[in-house]
Amino acid sequence: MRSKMDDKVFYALVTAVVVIGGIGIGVAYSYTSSHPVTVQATGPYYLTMVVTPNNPYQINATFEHRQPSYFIVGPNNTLESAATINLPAHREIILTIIDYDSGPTPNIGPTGTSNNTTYTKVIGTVGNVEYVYNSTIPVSSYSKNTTQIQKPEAISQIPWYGNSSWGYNITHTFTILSGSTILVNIPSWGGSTTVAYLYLNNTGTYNWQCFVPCGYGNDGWGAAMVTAGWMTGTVNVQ
Ligand SMILES: [Cu+2]
Repeated sequence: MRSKMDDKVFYALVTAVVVIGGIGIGVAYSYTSSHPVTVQATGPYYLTMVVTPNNPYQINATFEHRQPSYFIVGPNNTLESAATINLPAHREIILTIIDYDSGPTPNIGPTGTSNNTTYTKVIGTVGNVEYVYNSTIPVSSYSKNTTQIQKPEAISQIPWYGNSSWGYNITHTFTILSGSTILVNIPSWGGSTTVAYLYLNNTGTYNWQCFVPCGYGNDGWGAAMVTAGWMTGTVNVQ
């Protein structure tokens, strides 16, 4: 396990990465402490998450440097662990996932060798869609009079990337499970920002998990994929 000093170094590194990335979207982050973000009493609940791709993860005496991790952007833009996520029941939740990871994958599902398209689909959101901001909306002209608007596109499934066997253009999912039942599945299009609107109708404690094998080992299911706060954790619906 990591020591406290290592934690500080680690979060400083992550904060630096996010700050550099955040310039592009006009947001600055700073890390103060790691604690579950409390839910305010009324109104829509905004949950903003960041995925950074190349975090160092200690395995025995060495670091695996290519482990992805979710983080929560907390109050005042603090960066918090995603190990425990508190969400309100019976209220609109506006979930934003800012994903700095990229690259397609052919393998999605419970094992690294399965190719389960379920997890490429948007499940449990309003309209069963998510809104993807990825700057790939084509413009008709590149003249100086044309402004390329970063317009969100509503999608119900992440598409296959390319004509060959490259894979789905998906880097991670944010999936909330009740036992083995999928309550919410929000696939992330690599390098994009995704916004989804959803309601959770039952209070309780659930697990969240990414189902793109993005972690350590031959099957991609080690390290980040099985470590709370990285690619898995707990959701408390209150
Ligand atoms: Cu993942």
